[in-house]
Amino acid sequence: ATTPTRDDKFSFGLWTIGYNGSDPFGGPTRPALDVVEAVEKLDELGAYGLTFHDDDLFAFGSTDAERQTQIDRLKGALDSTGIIVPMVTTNLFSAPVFKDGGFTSNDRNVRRFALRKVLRNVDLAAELGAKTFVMWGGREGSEYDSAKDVQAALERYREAVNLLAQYVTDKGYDIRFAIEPKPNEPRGDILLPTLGHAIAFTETLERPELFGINPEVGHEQMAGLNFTAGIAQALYQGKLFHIDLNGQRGIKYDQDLVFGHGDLQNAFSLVDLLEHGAPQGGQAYDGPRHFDYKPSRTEDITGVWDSAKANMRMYLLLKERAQAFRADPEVQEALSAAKVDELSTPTLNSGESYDDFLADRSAYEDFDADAYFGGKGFGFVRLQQLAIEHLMGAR
Ligand code: GLT
Ligand code: MN
Ligand code: MN
Ligand code: MN
Repeated sequence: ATTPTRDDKFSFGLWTIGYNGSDPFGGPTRPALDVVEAVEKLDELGAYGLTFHDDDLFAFGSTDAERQTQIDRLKGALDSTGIIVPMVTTNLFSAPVFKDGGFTSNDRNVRRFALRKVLRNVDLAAELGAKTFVMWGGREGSEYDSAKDVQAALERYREAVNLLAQYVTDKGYDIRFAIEPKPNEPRGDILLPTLGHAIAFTETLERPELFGINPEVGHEQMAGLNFTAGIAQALYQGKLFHIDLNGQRGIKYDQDLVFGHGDLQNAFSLVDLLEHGAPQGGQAYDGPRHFDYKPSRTEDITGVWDSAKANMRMYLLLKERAQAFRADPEVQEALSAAKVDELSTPTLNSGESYDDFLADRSAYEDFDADAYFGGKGFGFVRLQQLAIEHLMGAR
């Protein structure tokens, strides 16, 4: 059960396994990875999908012929392996022209160029059968408060994505958009910094049903937030269109470690949530388990594939541990003792009006809060210890 299969829906960004190890302090430590080799190797390892930015597949500024050659090479590899492209995204951050953003650059000509770049890539996404189009705005934001009118920037972002929604609707494309939040990169503040900001923004759009989010483990954790709790809210609001799994250790720059190599407890509760939904019948997630990690600069190509395997293995191990946790009678008993299931009972009786409620003396006038409390605890620590013991394989 820890051998990945297509049914696990594991996918990888071409920029992840293709990351050459360069960072702000030093150049590449690995050669470029060819897309055909990437697809074939992912197939061999048991993944089902490859995702990419336009610029990962064909360099920025490629001629139409160069672009088409790469698309054809990708299609050939997809055909021969059965690997699919569940998601496509556009690079609006690497080229120097995007230094102040794409959709929200202060420079109008840059905004028009960015939007055309995305439209062209939406056509490619539809051609390849991708169902999700991710938008990570790494350069949408600024390093200085005086340099950006944030309300105007949000209005321009809105203008851009409303046009995209109109476009896919008119073309009949079966594509939805997923905004990927991130608080900062590495110095500038990014617009729509957390999943909560992004969800709120989607509700302001002309076609909100076409917009959800693509949260990344490390991006919420960079802001000190609980990723699992955020994912639960995204599911609750029907906005979890896609997910970026990786690892992060605390509030610092974006680490993009292997999934589970950061906050392991939060990874455990996340897999439990993704696999089981809310135990009381909340929404579950059925989409790709997409890894957005960076193989360490210290690795050669063998280490790259070892780390790709590690992501999938960590997910499957955590899934096994979560299943064991749910199946343990002592856990079930501890959950009930802690009244975790009672939270699913509505607070009001069915059909109860506020007049009825105000007339219920047992709820207030006759409710002796001190006697009711009576010094009783909830037993959450015992429950948490059971969770950790399952996570450690101690039970
Ligand atoms: C970049 C970013 C990731 C995004 C990718 C999609 S690009 O690596 O740090 O989190 O998911 O644009
Ligand atoms: Mn990241
Ligand atoms: Mn990143
Ligand atoms: Mn990501």
